Amino acid sequence: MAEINLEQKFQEKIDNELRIEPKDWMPEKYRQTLIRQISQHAHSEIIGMLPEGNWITRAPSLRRKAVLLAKVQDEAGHGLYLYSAAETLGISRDKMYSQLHSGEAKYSSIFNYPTITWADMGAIGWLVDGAAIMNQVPLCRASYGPYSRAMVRVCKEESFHQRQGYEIMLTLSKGSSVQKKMAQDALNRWWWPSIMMFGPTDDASPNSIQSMKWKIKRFSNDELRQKFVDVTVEQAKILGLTIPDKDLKWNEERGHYDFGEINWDEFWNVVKGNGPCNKERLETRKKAWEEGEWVREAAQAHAEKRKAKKEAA
Ligand code: FAQ
Repeated sequence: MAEINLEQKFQEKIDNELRIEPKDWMPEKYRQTLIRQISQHAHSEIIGMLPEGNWITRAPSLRRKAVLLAKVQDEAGHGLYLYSAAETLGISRDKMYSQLHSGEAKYSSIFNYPTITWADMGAIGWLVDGAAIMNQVPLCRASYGPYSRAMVRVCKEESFHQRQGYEIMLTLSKGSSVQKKMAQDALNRWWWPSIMMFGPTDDASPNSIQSMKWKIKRFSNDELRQKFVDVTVEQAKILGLTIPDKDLKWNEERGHYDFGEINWDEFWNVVKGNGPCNKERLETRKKAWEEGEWVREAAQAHAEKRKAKKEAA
């Protein structure tokens, strides 16, 4: 079948809300776009373990420690589902790891900020997981089958993550004046980076139009950012905390909150590798990879031995 015909049939399938599966014909650009987005997403989950991992040994109670530990382990799981989904498109896991370790691959800007107080665990759960859910629920309907199915499980776990973060913020904001101050300080530092997570504005997002046509993305970056601002402002009111944006106000005509100008220079600076923790995050990840080499070798040797035993039987 001529390429043009195949492409037409492929787009018809997408328009009819059918899923594209690994063995189906797909345009090379669709494959590459998915590899890019899914691998960046997987890397974000893996690097995203580091800012919170930093607090596991210092959680203020056994309950908080157990919950945080479970959350960080969930993030490892999300990374693994996503690497598996990307592998179905023909890229190897080793290649994705090497792209991450060399600094060639992107991961979410948000994980390049430091976690300096316990309240940051609350702010990450509430804001970062909250933003992640807003972006990821529509991905459960992404046109590529393995990605959309992985996202269903990821989203279930993310909603627990968001609630645990909000509960930390609620406890702190109803606590002593020092605790409330700590919660406000965390909100001040995480607010702007969280709304940057949705990516550049629609007019500066080179991938959005095509990704929306292919139904990888269902909403634009700005649409999702606005939805997030609208729900989060109400949640901040319940906490009695102030969002650090003097331009934030309800716009009756639009039926949405207006908000202030995002510092896009800061965003691109972080994306390019120059954020507060980019170097530290990559170094930590590379060290973990190197120190885990003996585990990978042992697992491989064990698998080979079992295979040989089975073949001999
Ligand atoms: N950081 O044309 P667009 C989580 C890049 S998981 C860094 O709009 P696109 C869970 C973008 O890659 C968080 N780079 O791109 C958790 C592109 O560069 P490229 C991650 C960014 O793909 C919680 C360029 O800018 N979530 O948080 C960012 O259509 C707590 C132009 O942008 C996902 O990955 C950014 N924030 O839309 C874990 C969700 N934004 O590749 C631990 C899946 C944009 O052309 C603790 N991904 N860029 O060189 C997506 O939905 C999309 O990829 C977007 C970007 C919306 C992120």
